[in-house]
Amino acid sequence: QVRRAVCPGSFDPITNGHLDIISRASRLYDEVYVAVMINKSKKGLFEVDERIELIRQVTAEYGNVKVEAFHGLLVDYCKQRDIPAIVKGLRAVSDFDYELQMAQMNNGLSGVETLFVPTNPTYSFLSSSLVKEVATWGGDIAHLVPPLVLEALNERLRKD
Ligand code: COD
Repeated sequence: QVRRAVCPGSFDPITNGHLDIISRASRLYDEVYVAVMINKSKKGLFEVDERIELIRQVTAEYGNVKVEAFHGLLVDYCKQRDIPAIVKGLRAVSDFDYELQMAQMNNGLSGVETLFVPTNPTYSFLSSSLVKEVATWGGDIAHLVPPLVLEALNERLRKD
């Protein structure tokens, strides 16, 4: 029996915080699916296809990570792929309320389990939105995202 888990998110764009959780999940499971959940009401900085391409490249070295987009409920994605576990990072107590609600809702909907991995403290303040804001105003984010993402951010923000 292949052991599968999913790391879901918006990944707009992927940060070192996401990557830390994905790499740790990839050591615990045979196959890790990174699901870029499409939220039509939230226009991102990067198109979903661009986010996927960035994630594919920076997770290639792990060897057991697959990246896909999904439009719909996370529990339906899990059912389609036969995935029994969701792996999430917990940054601080502020994440806990909402993450607990989602975990309980998802478990109630389909029985899928959510496992929380404590964030590496180096990244406990890190989010995609803060990275975008700091980069927009020229702040140094080189230590917070993979080099490829830094390049993509600089290019995108220079263009706009
Ligand atoms: N350190 C460690 N982990 C981190 C960090 C960090 N610095 N930053 C983010 N993470 C982890 C967290 O586990 C986080 O949940 C995940 O990465 C994704 O983060 P984001 O910001 O890319 O994505 P979110 O928070 O927008 O993702 C929310 C989901 C898309 C997972 C959620 O809305 C969802 O499941 N939507 C699908 C629709 C659905 O099923 N809705 C019902 C839910 S009950």
